[in-house]
Amino acid sequence: MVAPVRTTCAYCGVGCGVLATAEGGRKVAIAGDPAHPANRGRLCSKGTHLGETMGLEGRLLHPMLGDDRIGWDGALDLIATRFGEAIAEHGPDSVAFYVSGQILIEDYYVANKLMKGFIGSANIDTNSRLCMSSAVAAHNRAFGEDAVPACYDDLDEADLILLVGSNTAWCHPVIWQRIEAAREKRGTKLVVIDPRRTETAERADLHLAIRPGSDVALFNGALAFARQAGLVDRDYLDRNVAVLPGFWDGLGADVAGICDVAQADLDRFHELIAQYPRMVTLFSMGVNQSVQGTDKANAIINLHLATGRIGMPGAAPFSITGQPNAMGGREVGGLASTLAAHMDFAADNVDRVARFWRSDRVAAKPGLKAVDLFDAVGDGRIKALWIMGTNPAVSMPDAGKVRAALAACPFVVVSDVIADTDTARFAHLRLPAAAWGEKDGTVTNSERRISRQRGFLPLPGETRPDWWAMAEVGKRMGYADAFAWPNTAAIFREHAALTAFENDGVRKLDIGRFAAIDDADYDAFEPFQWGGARLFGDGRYATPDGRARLVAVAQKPIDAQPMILNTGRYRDQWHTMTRTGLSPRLSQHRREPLVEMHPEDAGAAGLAAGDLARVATGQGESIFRVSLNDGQRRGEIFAPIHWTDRTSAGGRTGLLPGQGVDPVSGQPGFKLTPAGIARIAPEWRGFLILNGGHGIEPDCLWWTRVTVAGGVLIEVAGEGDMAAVEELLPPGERIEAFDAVRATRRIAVLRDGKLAGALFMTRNGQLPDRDWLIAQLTEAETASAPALLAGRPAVPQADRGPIVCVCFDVGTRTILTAIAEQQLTTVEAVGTALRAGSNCGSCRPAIARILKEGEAQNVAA
Ligand SMILES: Nc1nc2c(c(=O)[nH]1)N[C@H]1C(S)=C(S)[C@@H](COP(=O)(O)OP(=O)(O)OC[C@H]3O[C@@H](n4cnc5c(=O)[nH]c(N)nc54)[C@H](O)[C@@H]3O)O[C@H]1N2
Ligand SMILES: Nc1nc2c(c(=O)[nH]1)N[C@H]1C(S)=C(S)[C@@H](COP(=O)(O)OP(=O)(O)OC[C@H]3O[C@@H](n4cnc5c(=O)[nH]c(N)nc54)[C@H](O)[C@@H]3O)O[C@H]1N2
Ligand code: SF4
Ligand SMILES: [Mo]
Repeated sequence: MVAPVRTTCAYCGVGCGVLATAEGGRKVAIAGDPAHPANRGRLCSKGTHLGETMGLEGRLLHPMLGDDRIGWDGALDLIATRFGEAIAEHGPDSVAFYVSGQILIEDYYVANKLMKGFIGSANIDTNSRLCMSSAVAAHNRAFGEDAVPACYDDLDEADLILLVGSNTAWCHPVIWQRIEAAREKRGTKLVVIDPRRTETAERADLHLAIRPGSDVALFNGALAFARQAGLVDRDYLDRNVAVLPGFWDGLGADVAGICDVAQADLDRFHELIAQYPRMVTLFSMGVNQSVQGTDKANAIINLHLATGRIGMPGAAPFSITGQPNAMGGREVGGLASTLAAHMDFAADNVDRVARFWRSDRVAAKPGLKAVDLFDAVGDGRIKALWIMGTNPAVSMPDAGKVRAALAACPFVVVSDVIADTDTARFAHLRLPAAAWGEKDGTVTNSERRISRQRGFLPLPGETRPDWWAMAEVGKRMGYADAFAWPNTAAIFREHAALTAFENDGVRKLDIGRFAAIDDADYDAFEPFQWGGARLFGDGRYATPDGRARLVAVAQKPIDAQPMILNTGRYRDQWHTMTRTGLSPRLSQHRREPLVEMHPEDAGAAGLAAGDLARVATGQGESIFRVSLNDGQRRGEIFAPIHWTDRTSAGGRTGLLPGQGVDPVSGQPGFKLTPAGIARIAPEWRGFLILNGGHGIEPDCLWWTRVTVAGGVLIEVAGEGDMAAVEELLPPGERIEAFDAVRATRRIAVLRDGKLAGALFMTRNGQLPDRDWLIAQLTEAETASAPALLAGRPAVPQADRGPIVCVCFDVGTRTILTAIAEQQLTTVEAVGTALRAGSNCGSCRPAIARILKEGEAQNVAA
């Protein structure tokens, strides 16, 4: 038995410790690391099923120039040449890097050093611009440094937790489980501020379904209330905070009206704030991804500073990070707006970094932020672009415009682990990156805790870690000495040394103690929280006068729109699905992208559940299946970000949001786009189930694809001839049925007596449930021909309903039946009866909701 390797989860910013055991080939057993302070052994559904995503299918294994293989030497020389030529001819600002919070600290450090230190431009930005940059800007404005004051222990110690624009139960599930545990233990009150009634909101003591974009009004109102109620901590302000004259004027007018919430709910909110000084405000994308995101974050921080609720156990504003190394990227300085190691472009910083890097070319001014950067690619100012660990052709706002820019760029390099992504299709040169489990380095989580990612599998094909490729290019551009690290430990030491260099306590970020560790110490590195558990406990901030700032922010008017589009995440998918999309279990939770809307809005628009609808914005249009949800506010629809052109046609959300950005941070306002929605009635619709079939892209009006056990499920709809879809069925023994009245066609293909494919298409009839047919792909005993063509078993089985618990395959109907028959009243009881929710726990909020539903049904009955 091989010993497990201690590493950190590939996904979110919670930064859970994972025990990975290589079991031969690419087989890996995954467990939570009980010794890791971020999760103490817990993992959510995504972490739990990491093992299902370790296969090599779809991997990029060799450097590719167009469609042809090229050796690493040739590839690296080519980058050095093409970048070098652009720089020589058009200056350093004619090239750019666009990187990611999913590369490691060491990768990020090398990218930043190469671009800012030696190419001499700050044109390196990252997908963190789309994610964290408003929080970064707000921290800088309030604290003088981008530093998160809080830690996860604060969630255990708070009496009141405010979740603002965060679907924590789905996006930071292990933090959520911790919050739930604390509530159970000490009755912590929970307020959720989100226009949608998410599973997170359903569990709250108070849910404020505010008008989208109105958070500044809400928090200014809370501050006005705090002042009036005598909650402002005068001593704290006098000693530690600079307040400009006029700051208090005009706060808190017509909050209920602007936020569109009941006055009684607002009063309750204020009461809770008054009652519980130990208050943590956790915020994420509903705050940051707004054209007023920085102001929103400062409005939150203002409330904490003014009431002195910061720097103490259980009291802090807490911006949580999305990606596994979003925080680490900020620490090395990978955003175009910072230089390095929490230093900006002030002349003395530039000079200091230049001496540290021994370079006379260090960038002296900020570079282009993501949206501006791709605009500069589009209009020809940028001639060479290197994209690493991100899929901007999907994830940038107005992604159609980004695609046009990529298509026009003379030289695009894409480093990815996957061969065929929407972005890779625009690459001249593709570089095969080592993936999670193969590479080594460090990441920093939401609470400033640095942990190791450790490799436990050999590098497949010619894959190489990202840092190595960039260091090789640095050498080839003539900077051999500056890029000569033998391993990631050496890079980490240099990064640590830079954080401490001439610091003298000016910057909170100082991990100088690791500057001299040896390789063995680095290998044995234990999770370490820089700055200690909490920052600013002494009331001293990183500003020149040591005082924090209350930043005057005013709610911007919110234009009335008939309909607006909000976008976000599903519980079990990660971004553009390049990894989670490989897992059959994870795709059970949602099998296709849905547009969620309020039933009354749907009725008014002539839409019913299950219809296909076209969502159109100023940027483009996409097609989604309609899902009715009275947790949506009227006038607002929601769609997930995960599907791409590789997994759908017309199901892409990324092309819909506009380019509007926050003026301070440059972060796009992804959550609020004026949109129209209308029913479409394609001539036919249906689905295909295929054994294998990964990567198949049908040729029809609309399709979406997910991985299932044994193959894929593809939903389709189209006009005219269905032949193009039918041709995707594999060869084999065909059994078919045709119902002329409903124009329904059913085909099952058997190979060696096993189901190899099935096609169900109709013009005006019903389609069977997908789950039973999908199960036939892996069933040992093949069902009878009539059953296969009916799409259901000969002897009817209990309908499980949509799967809730992906660990144990438990569906909604099974849970409702058990609740009714066994009089179950708690999530624990459901777990004991059905196992549902008893493994990773990600579905516990959903089970809680079903319990409520069951209760309502029992009352009704
Ligand atoms: N399952 C899963 N988990 C993930 C990820 C993933 O892809 N999948 N990605 C990771 C990453 S990188 C990130 S950044 C995080 C994101 O984590 P979250 O921020 O929790 O997720 P989102 O779904 O983007 O948006 C959160 C909520 O903001 C709400 N919102 C929209 N507009 C407003 C507004 O004006 N005010 C307020 N108060 N709320 C609003 C939305 O309705 C939504 O429910 O998740 C991380 N974790
Ligand atoms: N409409 C809308 N758009 C959004 C958002 C939203 O809420 N709404 N959220 C935004 C946010 S917060 C984020 S963080 C972004 C995320 O958007 P992206 O960063 O574009 O999404 P990912 O799918 O995570 O892309 C990561 C890519 O890196 C590759 N990869 C994985 N590991 C490695 C590695 O080690 N090295 C290299 N070189 N490549 C690797 C993966 O295969 C994948 O192609 O989306 C943003 N876009
Ligand atoms: S909460 Fe889930 S996705 Fe996030 S780090 Fe932990 S296991 Fe990974
Ligand atoms: Mo993110």
